[in-house]
Amino acid sequence: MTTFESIAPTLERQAIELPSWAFGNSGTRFKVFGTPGTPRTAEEKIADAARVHEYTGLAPSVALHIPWDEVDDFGALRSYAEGLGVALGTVNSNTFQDDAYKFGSLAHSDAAVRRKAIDHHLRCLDIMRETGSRDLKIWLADGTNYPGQDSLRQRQDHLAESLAEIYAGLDPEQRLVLEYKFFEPAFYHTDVPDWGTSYAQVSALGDQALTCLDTGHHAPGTNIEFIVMQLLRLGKLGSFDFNSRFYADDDLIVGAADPFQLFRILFEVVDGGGLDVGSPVQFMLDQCHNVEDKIPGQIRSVLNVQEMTARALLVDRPALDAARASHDVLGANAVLMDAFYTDVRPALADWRESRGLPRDPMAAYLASGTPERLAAERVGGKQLSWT
Ligand code: LRH
Ligand code: MN
Ligand code: MN
Repeated sequence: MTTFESIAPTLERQAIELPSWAFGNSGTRFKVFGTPGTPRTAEEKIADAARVHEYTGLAPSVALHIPWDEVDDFGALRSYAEGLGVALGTVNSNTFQDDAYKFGSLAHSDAAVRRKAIDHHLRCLDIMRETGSRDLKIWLADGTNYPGQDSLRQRQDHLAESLAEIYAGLDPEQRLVLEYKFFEPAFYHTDVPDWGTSYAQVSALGDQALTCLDTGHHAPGTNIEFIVMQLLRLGKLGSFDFNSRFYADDDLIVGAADPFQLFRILFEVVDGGGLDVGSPVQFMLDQCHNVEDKIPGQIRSVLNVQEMTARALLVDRPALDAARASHDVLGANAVLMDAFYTDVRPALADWRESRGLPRDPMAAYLASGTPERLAAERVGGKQLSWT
């Protein structure tokens, strides 16, 4: 049996980066509903992220999206964040909202558009020098809607050339992570649709380039934990964008749609050394809160990851290894299921209390008066939306 005490040091190291955009209003193409207390500035988004960390001890950094989080002085934003006890983390480039990118960005057929997109990424690297960020995360909306619209092969070559120029701009401690997504906004083909394409592209670049796995970016039924295992095995799993999906790229709360899938993913993370000291894997959320409150939504999310990590760590390894060695199929499966069905919440509450954190971060936040205060204070100005 694996004890809670034996897994606590690993849990203590766990850090989950929050996306600044989770704190803005979001919605579908049908409607974006406003929520009282929604941030009006990049600083207010960071302050909300810091609140999630204050109550959970789990979220010491915030990812930025450029230009959504454009400010005049990124050094000052960094000092502001650090004053609240959080760091600025991954910088996400954005080449999907400018008219120039209608037919793509880094993979575009026109060299002038590729130049503009490459320059945006080089600017992101400069911003990272000011914010103290390690990772540049690239997700591309590039693709086509109709067969024949453009050359699949040529676009892949253009992408490789563009990425090589961005990679050449990295400082030694900086990394590039390339996120894949199988569809949307392009519907016929996407230029980085799957882990294999991301892996092929980042492998050609070098050691500082890795793959980002967004859990919502796979076709239904995909065995995501297999991909996690393979990327860890190849040393190329750079980061996770956690969220959950029912139908498409729903960006719902991680662990909400399919808790068992999150468990299976985290079991492979543990097995592949993804939680070891010095692991290259950065854990992030990439979510939107369309109808639920945002700070509670993020608190729920990081707790879901923590609870499922604890269960994955509780898997009885010697028992599993023995069952596997003797081809005890049901026995091996039972070892995994025992850990999955373990209610870790009481042990986590005790452990949190012992570290000076609230036993129940959600209840503590809701009872703190902060939601009401933010709703009263944040009037005037324009509430931010996630884009
Ligand atoms: C694309 C994506 C990518 C973007 C984010 C807002 O669907 O997952 O990570 O940066 O959404
Ligand atoms: Mn993502
Ligand atoms: Mn997405």
